[in-house]
Parts: sequence; structure tokens; C-alpha cells
Amino acid sequence: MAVLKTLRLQLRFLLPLLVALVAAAYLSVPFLDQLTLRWFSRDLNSRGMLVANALSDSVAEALQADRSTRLKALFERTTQDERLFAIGLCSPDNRLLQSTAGYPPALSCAEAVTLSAQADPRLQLTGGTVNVGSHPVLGMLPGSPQLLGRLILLHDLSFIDRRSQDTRRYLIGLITALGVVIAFITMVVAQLSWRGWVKGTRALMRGEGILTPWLPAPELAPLATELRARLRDLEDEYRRAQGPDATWNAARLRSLLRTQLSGDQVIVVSNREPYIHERSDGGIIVKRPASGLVTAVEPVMRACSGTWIAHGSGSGDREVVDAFDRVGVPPAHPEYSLRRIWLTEEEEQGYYYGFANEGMWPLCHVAHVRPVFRESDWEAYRKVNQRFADAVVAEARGEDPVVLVQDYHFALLPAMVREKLPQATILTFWHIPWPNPESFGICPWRREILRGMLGSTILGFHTRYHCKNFIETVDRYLEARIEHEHSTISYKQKETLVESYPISIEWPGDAEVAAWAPVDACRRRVIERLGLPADVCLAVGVDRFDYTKGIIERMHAVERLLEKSPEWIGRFVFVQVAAPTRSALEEYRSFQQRVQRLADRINQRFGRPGYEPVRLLAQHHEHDALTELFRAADICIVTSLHDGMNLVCKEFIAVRDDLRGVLVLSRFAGAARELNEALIVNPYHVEETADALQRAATMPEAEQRERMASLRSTVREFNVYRWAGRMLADAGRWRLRSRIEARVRRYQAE
Ligand code: GDG
Repeated sequence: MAVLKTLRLQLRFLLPLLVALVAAAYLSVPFLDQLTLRWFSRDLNSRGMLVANALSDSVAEALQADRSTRLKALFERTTQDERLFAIGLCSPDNRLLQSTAGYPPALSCAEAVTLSAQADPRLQLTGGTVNVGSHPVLGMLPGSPQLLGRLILLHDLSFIDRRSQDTRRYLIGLITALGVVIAFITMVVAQLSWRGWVKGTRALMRGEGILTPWLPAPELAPLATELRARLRDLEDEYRRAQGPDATWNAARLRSLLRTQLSGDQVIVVSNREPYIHERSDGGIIVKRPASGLVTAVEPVMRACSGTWIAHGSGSGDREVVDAFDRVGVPPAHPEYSLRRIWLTEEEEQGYYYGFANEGMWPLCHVAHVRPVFRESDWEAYRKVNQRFADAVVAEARGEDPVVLVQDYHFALLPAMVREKLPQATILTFWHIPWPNPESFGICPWRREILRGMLGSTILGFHTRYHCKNFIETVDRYLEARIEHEHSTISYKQKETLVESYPISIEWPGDAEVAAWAPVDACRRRVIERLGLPADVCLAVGVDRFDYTKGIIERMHAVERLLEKSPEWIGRFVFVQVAAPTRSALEEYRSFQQRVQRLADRINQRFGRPGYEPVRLLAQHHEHDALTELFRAADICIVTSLHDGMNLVCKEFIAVRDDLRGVLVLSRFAGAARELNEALIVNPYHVEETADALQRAATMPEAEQRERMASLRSTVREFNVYRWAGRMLADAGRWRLRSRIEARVRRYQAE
């Protein structure tokens, strides 16, 4: 790819240069003709003089002796020279005394004399063009020389044409060849010095030159001082403008990408694609998947315009991609490129449903569902990881892209990419929890997975607790050097930083907020749509229909609330949005049926005509419908049994600009470490959760405001741009460090 690009660039430069040279050569042809003609005319004149001088004595003698036959023989002999066309002899009073066979009868002596005196004495004859020259023949009589006649010499000019054509061909060839050589040399010199300059300037921009006195190109030294000073000024200005605690937003992330990863390519790899094209009766429609990962990574990609590699899973996906399986997204205003990878049913079954979701997902969540490990799934997982790794290598424009690997579907990919692109900066983010070493130890391929993950430059988890679990797991199963102080693991001469980066959401912008319906209107619409009591206390849950989300536990809590406080019967309604997910797996299907049966049982127990305490909406909802539901709710229930972070609770907080609503949050969700003002519960403790629901349902408005205001300022500040920004800033620092180390090594080796 890089070679092709360089070639294209060179051609872009070379072609115009060659065209210009060839044009110059052709444009110079008339000038060349003039020049050669002038040379040859001068040459002919002197030749004419020479011939005339040579003939002069013999002609004078013959004239004086009146021996015309001798003259004729002399002239015929002389015109055997191919360049001498004809000779004529004129008397002083312009009579033609003698001439050779080729002499044009129509050319009178007077005419010939007049013509020869002109600057361009050419005469057009039927046989070609001739040059006319007139030379006096003098007789040496006693006293003074006397004019006996004039020799008229007609030189054939066709040989000049022939020679001029030869000269022209030769000169054009020479100029073109010279042009090619000059272009080639210019190209090589330009390439070398451009690379040197670019490399040098980039190094300076990254600050390498500041720390290393040996610059990549010595001629950059004066520029370096200038640039460094300017950069320091700019940095100061930037810091002053940002302030120490400036909030993270898309602009700040973009500026970080520009300064710390200046111009570096960003490639994201995930299983789930951010946009799915589905075939429908009305044509192709675009869907956004229900996925915390997509919710978080999408705004980052929009900010840095990179390439996102993901499994093309939609029924219409193949119809919209180009020849390289790429499509620009978001579809309305493309901001980055989505590269789709096609998987066979078998691959999807083994890699995605099998190893990732029946093995890794329950293994990491420890949610009392036994992980299933099959050899064939592991094989498919390895194969698909390799296919995605190859796609990363193919998409990379240089040797050191920044690769953001997402989640447990790609534990092996970091080492696979590292093998082909040793200079790449690989950031792997693990969106789900990491268990303790004992729990992880049941995986038959635990070492392979750890080795694969340690191909990463930076390995991110949501919490310090998950980082600690990971480091302990490596300590237990691999021969690696761990530096707890720096949170790094050295394995096979490669270092990996293990750090916590709590993920979040994009804080809604002014335009989005302005588009929201007022809270009262949202409430009215939801009540109307779902047929709820007008004075309802509305609790909502929004999740993928997954057994780790604690949906059964929260229903038990609702049931217990109604048992303990019957005054809520008829007034308290719990609406659960459960977006279908992984329904191809038996574990999920049976879980979804259990939830449905439980909802039915509670509704039978406490329901009345026109009232059902539990409303299970087991379908995918549009983003706006979720916003409306969140804004209509009094309580949001998040009772995950184990969750890396959980974004639903943050989304609920973000849309409550009225400062109303209470969040009930599981202590086993990563989010519980940040959102202290929520009502934190142990979802396994039904009584505690039911009490939290009671407290939420009766919480005074002032307390709600106070808690919500504090929660909102946390989520606003700790937003998704901060998540990405911190990770990418660490990557930038890491890249700078390794570049300096490489230079030091080179320097020491010299
Ligand atoms: C993993 C980790 C971590 C849900 N239903 C619909 C819908 N959703 C959206 C939510 C939210 C997202 O899906 C779910 O995010 P979570 O964070 O709750 O959970 P996971 O999908 O399990 O995500 C998790 C996350 O990665 C990020 O790192 O927080 O711990 O498990 O955005 O709103 N969206 C739409 N329709 C639905 O029906 N449009």
C-alpha cells in the first residue's frame, strides 16, 4: 500500500515534469530549424567562395582564350559534388555565357545577381530548393584587375533539410533523455530530503529533539530551536485556554490526537459494528445496535476519523460496501470508515456464540452460569482473531498505527498484530470484568489468552479491581516480570501497561437537549402508550436481555416491595426494556423464558384489570424512545450481578436535566465506584433492593435534586471523551518514550 502511494505521488510529480520537457523540446523545433539553417547558409557561402576562388583562374583563362568547351567540361566536373546543384557563368552585362545541365533556364543573370545579394538567397525550383550565390571572376590585365564575368553557383539545399531533420531528432532525443535523468535525480533528492524533513519535523513536534541532542537531520537544527520555542508557547497558550480541569469534549480529544498522536492512524477492532444495514420491504434500513461498547467508542471514532473493523452482520451489509468492503459512516454524514469482515455461519457459531459468549462471557462475569469450553470453538476463535488481525495489518498505512482492540472477542489479536507490526501501539480495552485467578484458571487455554492480551501496549479495564485481578492472574499462570508500582507487566521483552479507564457516555450537546420533549410531556406519552395509571410511580430498566444484568433479581425486589408495602399495588409499575441478544444460545433463550414466566407470575399475583405491575418489553427500542422512557421515569433500576461499567445508569442521569429521578444501582457494576449518590444495592439481597425501591419511590424532591445534580456533574466530567483521551494520552506518552529509547539504543550502538 505504502509503496503504491509513494509511486502515485512520484508519478504526480514526474508526469507533469516529463510533459513540460517534451513540450519544451517540441516548441524549440522552429528555433532549431532557424539555427541550423543559419549555420548551413554561412557554411554554403564560404563553400561558394572556395569553389569560386578555385574556379576563378581557370574561368578567366578560358574566357580570355574563348574556350567554351573547356569551360563546360570544367563546370560539369565541379557539379559532380552532390551539394552543388548547378553553375552558370554570366558576362558583366548579364548575359548567360555558359551553364551546366541543371541550371534553370528561367533564371536570368540579373535575377541571380539580385537574389544572391539578399539575406536569404533561396530559390524554389521544381526539384527542390537551392541557394543562389554570385561570385565575380576577375582578369588580371596590365594595370588593374578587370571584371570578366560572374559565376552563379546554385547549391542544393535538400541536404540541409535532411541534416536539419537529423539534428532535430538528435536534439529532441537528447533533451528528453536529459529530462528523464534530471527528473529522476530531482525525484530521488526530493524524496530523500522530504522524508528527512518530515521525519525530523515530526520528531520535533513530538518533542524528541528536545530530549535528544542528535537530531534526525542536522540541517534541521536552526528550525528545531525555532519550533521548540513556538511549541512551548502554543502549549502554554493551550493549557491556559483549557485550564487545569478543563472538561473533555470532542474538540479536546481531536486536539489531543493532533498534538500527541499527530497524524497517526487510528484503527478500531470490535466484533459488533456501529451501524447495521438491514434488508426490509422498503429497501435497506440502518440500525444502531444495543451495545455499551458501540455507545462508547462511536463518538471517539467520529472525533478522529479513523477506520473501524467489525463483523458485517446485517442482511443488507454487503450491498452498501465498496470493493474493499468499506462504507462511510454515519450514513447521513460519513465521518469515518467502517470495514466489514464477513464470517461464515460456522465461524460465527464457534467464535462468537461458542467461545466468546458461552466461554469467556460467563467466565469473566462469574454470574453462576457455567462457562462452556469446546475445542472446536477455540479453533474458530483463533482463526477469526487471525482474520481480523490480518485486516488490521492490511488497513494500516504505516508501520506504527494506533490500534484500539475492543473486548473479549479478541483476546488473541493483540499478539497477532504485534507480530506483523512490532511498532504499532495496541490499546486493548476489556469491557467486561476480569475475574480472580482461581475463576480464570478453569479456562483450558488460559495461558494462550494471557499471552495474546500481553501483545497490547496498554491494557485497559474499567476499574482498579479488574486490573489487580488481571495482574494476579498473569502472576499465577505466566513467567512474567510485574512492576506493581508502575502497573506494568514485562513478558518476552515487551512491556504492557495495565491501567483503569472508566468508560462513560457522550454528554448530550445543546442541540440534542433542545430536541427533547419536556419531562411532563414524556410522562404523559409513556403513560398513554403503555396504558399506565395516571398517578403511577414508574420504575424502568433498560438492558440487553442478558442473565448478567440481574433482571430476575430486580423483579423479585419489585414483588417484595408490593408484598411489604401493598399501598403500591395499583400505583407502582416496573417497565423493563429487554433488547433481544444472543438468542441463538440455549442459555439465553431459557433465561428469557424464565423472565417472562416470572413477570407473568407477579402480574397474576398483584395485577388487576387495567393494571400490571411488571411490563416486559422484550424488543429493541429506538434511541429516542429510550430517552423518552428515562425522562418519564421516577426510578431507574440497574441491578447487574456483575458489570464492567454499565452505561444505562449514566444515560438515565444524562437525560434528567430536570434534576428529578432516583437511580438504584448494583454495587457489582463498575459504575457504582463513581456514582456514590445513587442508592447502592446488593441485587442478590432481595430485601435490601426492595427497601431501596421503597426509599426511591418516597424520596423527597429536594433530596432527588441534590443527588441528581451531583451525579450529573460526575457523568458530565467523567464522560467518554475523558475515557478515550486518557487512554490515548497514555498511548502518546508511551510512543514518545519508546521512540526515545530506540534512539538512545541506536546512539549507543554507533
Ligand atoms: C459492555 C459491558 C460496559 C439497550 N437496549 C437498547 C439499547 N441499549 C443500549 C443502552 C446502552 C447499551 O445498550 C448497553 O450498555 P451497558 O453498558 O449497559 O452493557 P453491555 O452492552 O453489556 O456493554 C458493560 C459496556 O460494555 C461499555 O464498556 O459498560 O459493563 O458489559 O447504551 O442504552 N439501545 C437501543 N435500543 C435498545 O433496545 N437503541
